[in-house]
Amino acid sequence: MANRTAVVTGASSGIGAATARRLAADGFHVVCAARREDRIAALAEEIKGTPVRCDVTDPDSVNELARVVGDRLDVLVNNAGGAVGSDPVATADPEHWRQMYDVNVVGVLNVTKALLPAILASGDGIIVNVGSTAGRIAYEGGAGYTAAKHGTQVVTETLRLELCGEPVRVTEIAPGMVKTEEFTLKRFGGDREKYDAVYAGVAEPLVADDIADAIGWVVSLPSHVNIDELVIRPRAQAAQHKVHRVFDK
Ligand code: 8X3
Repeated sequence: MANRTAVVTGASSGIGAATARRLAADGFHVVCAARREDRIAALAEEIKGTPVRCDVTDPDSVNELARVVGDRLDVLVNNAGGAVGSDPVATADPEHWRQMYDVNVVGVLNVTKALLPAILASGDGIIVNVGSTAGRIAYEGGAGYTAAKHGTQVVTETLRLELCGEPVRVTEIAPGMVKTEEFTLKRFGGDREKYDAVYAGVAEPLVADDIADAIGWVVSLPSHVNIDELVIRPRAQAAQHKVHRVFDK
């Protein structure tokens, strides 16, 4: 696998950082893309990758990422995304919704457009979009995020149709409950109590490494094997509203 290159967006924390580490362990040179330069510089040093400051919502920033990547790329993991706010539709902030659409949908568009020529030039590429179980169901207080993640799901499906016949696989990884501090704290505006309530009594939520392992597996499969979508939940979460919680008496 020497000389094979991967780009991971949102690589500064959580699933993105874990995926960068996993792909590096699997032999890829990993381009770590995110907005926070100090974080990706440290990560890239650790895994002998390349840090690139990148805001996926900014086409100029994404063009700079494409310039650094050059004319050949094997793996693109569109991981940058996130939730902002948890208000019901009746009181939701449209600006939060715009931000979520921008990063979870338009961000995937920007990065995919910019890097697709390099992916195709590899002759055997794969694009992995990190979606969510929120892209499959609805839940109270989640409409802005679920709408955006349904968008991620549909864009992925569309891309697979449009690229059929080209030497590139297209996959969506759809995680359920993953314990990633930044994601959940950001969603709740830093409210630690709300954060704690999400995971309360759940002995083993998924962690970022679980999702990174799945991405590593999907990437490692033979070229003719395309995992269209992979929904991954912790055993304790049978469905969005069906979570097994155990509390001390
Ligand atoms: C995050 C999963 O369950 O919070 O993408 O919607 S959930």
